[in-house]
Amino acid sequence: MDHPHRRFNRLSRDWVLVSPHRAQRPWQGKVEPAASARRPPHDPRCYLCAGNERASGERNPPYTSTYVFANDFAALLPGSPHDAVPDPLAEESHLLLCRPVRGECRVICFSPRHDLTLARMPVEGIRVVVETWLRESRDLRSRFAWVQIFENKGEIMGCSNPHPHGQIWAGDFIPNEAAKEDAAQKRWKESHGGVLLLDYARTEAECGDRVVVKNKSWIAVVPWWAVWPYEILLMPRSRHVPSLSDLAADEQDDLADILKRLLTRYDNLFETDFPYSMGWHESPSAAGPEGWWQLHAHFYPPLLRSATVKKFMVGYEMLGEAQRDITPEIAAARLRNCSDHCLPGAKA
Ligand code: H2U
Ligand code: ZN
Repeated sequence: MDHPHRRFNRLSRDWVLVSPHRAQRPWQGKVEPAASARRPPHDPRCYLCAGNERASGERNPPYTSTYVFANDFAALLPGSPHDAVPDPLAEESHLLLCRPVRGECRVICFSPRHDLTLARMPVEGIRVVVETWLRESRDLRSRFAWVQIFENKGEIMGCSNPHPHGQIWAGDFIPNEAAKEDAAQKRWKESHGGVLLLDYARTEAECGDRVVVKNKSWIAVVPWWAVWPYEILLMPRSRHVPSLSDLAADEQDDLADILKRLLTRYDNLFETDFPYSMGWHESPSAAGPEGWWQLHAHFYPPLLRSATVKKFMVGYEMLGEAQRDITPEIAAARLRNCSDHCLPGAKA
């Protein structure tokens, strides 16, 4: 597949333009600054470190494992859904349509260690993060239609603080990406009878070309329809699992294991703390266990060629459709060829 072609994203039902011949074009454009120097285990100026005061004036406890708090600058607020917006603007027929929203936002500190990342945490520590995701999701899903667990990692991704942390935004509405994926998975179930991402995981495991790492319960692939150069789709591979709270204990162990191995490969690819936005897509709360939704995580890393050259989503991508140069198969092979042990020279 050396010629330009389009691939179909079964999950979002978008197309992506693939132009493999273009991978060698010269680069004289923007070069990102190299990752900053090593950090101390505790930074007295960090809002997220244990025992420190946050921007709100509240003080973090001397936490020793993961720590969750209500976001001091939440994008979604509790309160009456009818407070904010005058009724006429919620009318479907209105040209300037508007809807009230209600929600809750939390921050998860993965570890008290300011100098670590999820990738550099021990597997046991990652296992605690998995449990925290599960617990928080279970709590918020009992009250909200969609719970978005995510991590922005690295300055390049707009992360405001290098302390290892993620976020949760829970709201009383289904956001765009979730709505597209729900419709696509439902459609697949209706026309093929199976769970789309379970069928997909099996197809990828059999083929192998796009597999980066797998274990008994999980598979991580650069998906057939990847847009970002080193994008990853992480899915349970052996059974239908709608949400994090449906994971058995051994599947949670396996998740911590595969996260460690995947994220270490990411760091080793360009020998840097690999930036990305990642997040979990769980079944919308209303859908039952017999549904079509399969739990999965997306990883969207911005880097293209090195620690300092990123992919831009501009021009044709903004106006037409997403486009990529290196094929998902080449990206997966490069990640497969990286070690999943910390390299001797790495900042572990
Ligand atoms: P990001 O680095 O992905 O922006 O996440 C940090 C979040 O932490 C951000 O949403 C919150 C910000 O609102 N925060 C607090 O709630 N309190 C603070 O004192 C600092 C940052
Ligand atoms: Zn810190």
